[in-house]
Amino acid sequence: MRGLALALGAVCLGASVWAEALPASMRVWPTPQEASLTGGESFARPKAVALVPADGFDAEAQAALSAAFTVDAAAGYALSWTVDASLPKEGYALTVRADGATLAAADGRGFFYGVQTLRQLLAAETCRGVTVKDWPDVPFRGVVEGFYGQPWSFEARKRMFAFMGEQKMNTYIYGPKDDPYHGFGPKWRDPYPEAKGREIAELARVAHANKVNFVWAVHPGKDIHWQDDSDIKACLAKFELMYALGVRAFAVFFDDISGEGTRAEKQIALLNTLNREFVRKKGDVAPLIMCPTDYAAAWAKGTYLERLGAGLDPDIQVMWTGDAVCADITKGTVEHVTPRIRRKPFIWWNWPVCDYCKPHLLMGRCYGNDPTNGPRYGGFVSNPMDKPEASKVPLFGVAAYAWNPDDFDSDQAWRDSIRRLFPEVAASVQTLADHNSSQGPKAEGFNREESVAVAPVVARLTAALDAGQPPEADDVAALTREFRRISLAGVDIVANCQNRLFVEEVRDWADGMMAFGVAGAAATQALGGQLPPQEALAAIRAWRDQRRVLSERHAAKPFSEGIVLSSRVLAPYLDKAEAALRRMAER
Ligand code: LOG
Repeated sequence: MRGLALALGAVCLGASVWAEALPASMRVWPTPQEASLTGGESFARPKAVALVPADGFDAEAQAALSAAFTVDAAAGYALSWTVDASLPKEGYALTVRADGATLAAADGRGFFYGVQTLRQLLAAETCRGVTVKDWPDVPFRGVVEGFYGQPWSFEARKRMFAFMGEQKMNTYIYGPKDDPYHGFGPKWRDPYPEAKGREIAELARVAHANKVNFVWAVHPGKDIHWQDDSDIKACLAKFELMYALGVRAFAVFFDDISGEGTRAEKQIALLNTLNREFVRKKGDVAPLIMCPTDYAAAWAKGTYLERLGAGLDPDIQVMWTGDAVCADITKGTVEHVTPRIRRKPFIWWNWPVCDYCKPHLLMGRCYGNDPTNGPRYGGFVSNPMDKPEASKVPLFGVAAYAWNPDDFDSDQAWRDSIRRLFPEVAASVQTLADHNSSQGPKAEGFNREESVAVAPVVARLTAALDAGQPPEADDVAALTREFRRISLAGVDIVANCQNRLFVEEVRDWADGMMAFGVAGAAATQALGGQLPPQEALAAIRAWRDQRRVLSERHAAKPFSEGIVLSSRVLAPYLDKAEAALRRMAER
């Protein structure tokens, strides 16, 4: 949108320009498509808002407004709203002035998203006049709970839906591999036990209250037979049960299976039947989504995808993870799959999922996806960590990317997500995230960056070690400082972070940061000749002992393994430093 905004002239600043110009406290996420300062005096944040007209506003938008402001007909600051059918789906036009605001949208989501933007624009004590025109570049944006391991809790999911609504995500796909009633085994046919069914009903309700489609996925392919239509009937019956619980969006997954379930023609027959006999007939159900067996280019070698493309009803969405299971979503991978499936791919992005690298915490920035891909996607959802609160840092970036890929500022989104989610301990969570984002060697071609700021310092220090040279004093000082920051950050998060659910999730890593930071600082100082090597070796031993204790503690949780800290840059540095210090101590 940059070009258009610039063309509008000097008063109108392009989204990326205004995002820099406005104070961080007024910045809007996801970055709007078009926004400009309208000039005039700054004004004090209105605490109360009068809604005009008072009746008929979208119910969820009204609830969001009431959550952010006192809504009072007598308030001096009016929010005037009108329906404008010419605006794009889920889009809105918002003008904020000193004496009131106007909001126009074509649909309920547009009003809801307009209120989310208004809330952010008026978050600062001092406000400025702004006009915004905004819409999503990708129609379906959100989360697929599709990982192996401990599924998210009922409470965690409800909290997630509130977060998703605020971030303008509209799709949550329920597909935890370890829920047997979802499937990935024979139980997909069975109804949920009553208590679980009540939870699903409540989840669908809370999702809808946040303008999120609750998509319930079935995973039948590991245990399905095609000799008659009994399993098609079983699938229809299960969908009916879920519909009765309030579910209005559905998916069918065929990933990670072998044998009978993988047959394209049979999958097509099942999906088209579900589409024609259920989705279309109900009339109030969202388009059906399917995850194919060949969901990544790496093993889509035969004609399976082409057969899906030709055979599946055109209104069925088809998922795709990219060139590999975990991969950047490039222009190339989208152009590869689109003609084969004969529709825009619905991206299942396998980040920040950590089920294949459980000891790692993936708190890094969202990056690597093509900024021009927006119009090429049918949808874009992210498969997160088993840790819902920690996942919100990566997901904040995913939301911003999926809304407006060509204006997405990866680094800014990352830093702002941490400031907004953890305001009282932002610097410490940033330090945790700076040094815990890599998946380790298991990530192969998709290993995420880590410890970016100190990586060059570490590279110089290790080069000096290899060459048997004394390290530069500045490098020793800089890395010592960073290790101390790590120590203190862990303590600060555990002691002061108000989001105790987050602390619970990352506790074993945060506790480890104390001893890890002490060991790293001591090792660096000893390499710099400022500490006897024996003392540093004792600190490293203490860290290794503590890591063992924390790993055992962590592994005692269901589906968990041990913990690994800073695997990409700092942990290998510490190993190398330890070996060098041993040699020094022996001399
Ligand atoms: C699974 C998914 C898992 C992810 C990462 C898809 C479509 N399926 O290799 O459940 O969380 O990889 O380990 C997968 O990605 N298969």
